[in-house]
Amino acid sequence: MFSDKEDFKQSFSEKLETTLGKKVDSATETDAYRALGSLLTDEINKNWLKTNKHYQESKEKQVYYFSMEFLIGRLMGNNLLNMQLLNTVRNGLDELGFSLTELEEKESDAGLGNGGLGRLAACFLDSLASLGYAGHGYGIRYKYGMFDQRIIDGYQVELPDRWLSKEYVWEVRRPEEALEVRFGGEVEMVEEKSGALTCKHTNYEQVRAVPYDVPVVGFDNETVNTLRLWSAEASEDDTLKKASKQSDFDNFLEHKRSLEEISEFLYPDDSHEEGKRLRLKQEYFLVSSGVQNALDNFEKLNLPLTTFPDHAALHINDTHPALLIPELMRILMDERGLGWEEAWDITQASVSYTNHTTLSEALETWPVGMVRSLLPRIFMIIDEINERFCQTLWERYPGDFDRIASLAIIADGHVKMAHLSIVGSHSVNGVAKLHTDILKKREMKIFYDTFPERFNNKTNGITHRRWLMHANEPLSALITESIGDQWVRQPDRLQDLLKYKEDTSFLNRLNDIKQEKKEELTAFIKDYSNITIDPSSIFDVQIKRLHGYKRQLLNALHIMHLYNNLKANPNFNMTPRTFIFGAKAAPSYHFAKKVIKLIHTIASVVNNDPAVRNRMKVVFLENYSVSMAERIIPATNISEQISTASKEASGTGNMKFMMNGAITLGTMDGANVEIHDLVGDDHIYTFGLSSDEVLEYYKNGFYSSRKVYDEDDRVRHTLDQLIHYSPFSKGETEFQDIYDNLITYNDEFFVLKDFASYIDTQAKISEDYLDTRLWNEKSLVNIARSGKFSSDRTIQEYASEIWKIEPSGILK
Ligand code: 4GP
Repeated sequence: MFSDKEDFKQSFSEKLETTLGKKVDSATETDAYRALGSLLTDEINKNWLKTNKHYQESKEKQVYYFSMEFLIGRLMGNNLLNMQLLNTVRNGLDELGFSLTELEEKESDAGLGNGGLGRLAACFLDSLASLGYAGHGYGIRYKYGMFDQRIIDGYQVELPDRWLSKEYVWEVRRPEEALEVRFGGEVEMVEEKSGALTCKHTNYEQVRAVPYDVPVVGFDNETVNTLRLWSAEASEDDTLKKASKQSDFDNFLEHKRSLEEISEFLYPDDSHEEGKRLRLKQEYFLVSSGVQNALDNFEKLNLPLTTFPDHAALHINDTHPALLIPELMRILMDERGLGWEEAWDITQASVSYTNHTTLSEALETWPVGMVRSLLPRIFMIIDEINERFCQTLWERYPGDFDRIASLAIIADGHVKMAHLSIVGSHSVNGVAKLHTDILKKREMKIFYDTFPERFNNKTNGITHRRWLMHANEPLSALITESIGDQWVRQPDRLQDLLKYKEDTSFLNRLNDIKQEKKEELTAFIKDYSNITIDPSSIFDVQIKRLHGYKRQLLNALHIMHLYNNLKANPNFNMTPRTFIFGAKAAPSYHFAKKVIKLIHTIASVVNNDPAVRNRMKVVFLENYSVSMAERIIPATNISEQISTASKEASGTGNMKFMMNGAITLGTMDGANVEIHDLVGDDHIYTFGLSSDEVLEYYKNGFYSSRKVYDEDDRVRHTLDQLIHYSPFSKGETEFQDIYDNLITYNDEFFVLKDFASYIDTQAKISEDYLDTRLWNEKSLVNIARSGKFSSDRTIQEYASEIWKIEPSGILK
């Protein structure tokens, strides 16, 4: 590897010449990005080979993390950081006339995920490799990732995300390792001469699963794990060879298109699963290729099949890959000849499951008819799992029909994927303490009562390498200068910063860094959205998927309320604020899209009114993405985490903001509860109903949003502006649906109920912010206490408590 800057410049120039036939002075930024990618992959490949060889020889246990989503974002900067090359390369490029930041922008922002669940998977991969664990991802190489969001006249319009139209330097296509996945057809159990039953599957449709591997580079070690993304292709089968007329070719093309459709689109839906046949196909496609591959890897070790769970852990990221359970059973029985019991023991001992949401509409179920026709053998196995499970329940709870019916995997003509996941695995975890408690006490209580030993909590985390070291270099440098660099490997040591709590000069430097980041964001917003914002105002940020329960609407109503106050009383006391939003709404989620329109409407009223212009601004950043988050988070003062208590399983944005010194304004929901426990009342702003209160209201039905509306003038005045003539409605009915949602349909997410305490808390923030010293101290405490939320801690817990693995011997 290049040893210093001069060496790098030399290698880089050679690379440009040998791979692109260009001299440095004629190379474009894209050329430079490609050459740099190629130079780095040369290095990465050496360790990749070494890692794989080591895993093979040591026979150590491998973790396979199955996820329909990996929201990896850009890799260039992160790989350079993990390879400890950031400064050498940046300085070398500078001298050659390139800017590393500009080159990073040339990379597609791989958006193979919707939100939290997919980004968590990406953070986990980084931690696995950085801690030297043998852990890999299996996912789908969607041709189009999360849609490209355009805002036209305040409305969201979705365009396909053509991320592969730019060359993706990190992936390696491995056609020689392609596998076959079968759909449809008929299945028959045939009795062999020996009396054994074998499964005969005919008339199926066969799809080729071609792996594309992306290396996952560990931090300052030699581990390079693999993210294997499967792409669906048609096999050039006999049909084509026998083709003799045009229509045969046309049919083949049609057939090919229908097969390749499987890996075409990421379903742009989070928490709202559409019962689409294609989605079911995608799920099976992922698990079938992954399970076959994991078994192939294991078989190279020449060990008895019964030891599979000692050498492989198969983790399912939510229920989307739950078909892994019957698929593993199928292969073990039909292709490896094991009996049911043996296969079942292996399956249960290898599989573990994480739940990410309690929203009932997100709990996957599939119509029996669809599963049976698309996956006939898999359906037979699920049916048998269900039969046997119900039988054991019957023995345990004789006569308790209600209980058995509510635990069954197949009921009401549907296969319940969460039930299948719990029954077929040895561990079920929630993603924050509160969430796991809710699972145990409410949503999955009946399962918890049946299998208490399976349930456990693993509070989420984020990789501090991407979200602090890379996203906020000045802050990282200040931390290292003050407490040394041990925090890099042991993020808990960030606590050592607490000794600077009273140190004015340290607090001032912290303040300067925040200001520097705010100025950078101000320039970005000017450039990106052509909005001028005031970098000395409070940056109040809500960036996340748009969903009713996340309550962007509460934030929007508060802005309307402030605007009204300013208009009514020009001397109204408020610290200048910039409200920043970034959010995509699922294309079919009408309400969420209306909220986007409302935010844009508010922005246009507020930003164009000279009377309030210097006091507040509203910015909605189009096409929010991972790399955009990396710019926004370091510049944030207020982190809006205002979900209806009990609804946000954990949240991970809240952790990223905290680590960058933003103060949380949040409900006692998800991991906010743990943030509160760590920082104490003085360093977080909490408001609103508790989760117990919310759940109680849902149970007893005593909530009346109309009553709140009738009793609180502020609520009534603001809501009326949605439907009566106002600067926001302009006399149109655009926002009638939002009004109806809140009043006619009784405000499912308690926006109005929490409105008063939200605006009071916001007013307190406005005041507190003026005490710069106090504010910086809050910021410091948040950074210092954020170490717990490194995904390294989370992964260590998964490793020791669920997967039972140790760091691999190759850690340098
Ligand atoms: C999300 C949850 O909504 C979020 O609270 C959590 O932090 C994240 O998973 C990671 O655990 N769920 C999803 C989803 O993204 O698609 O269900």
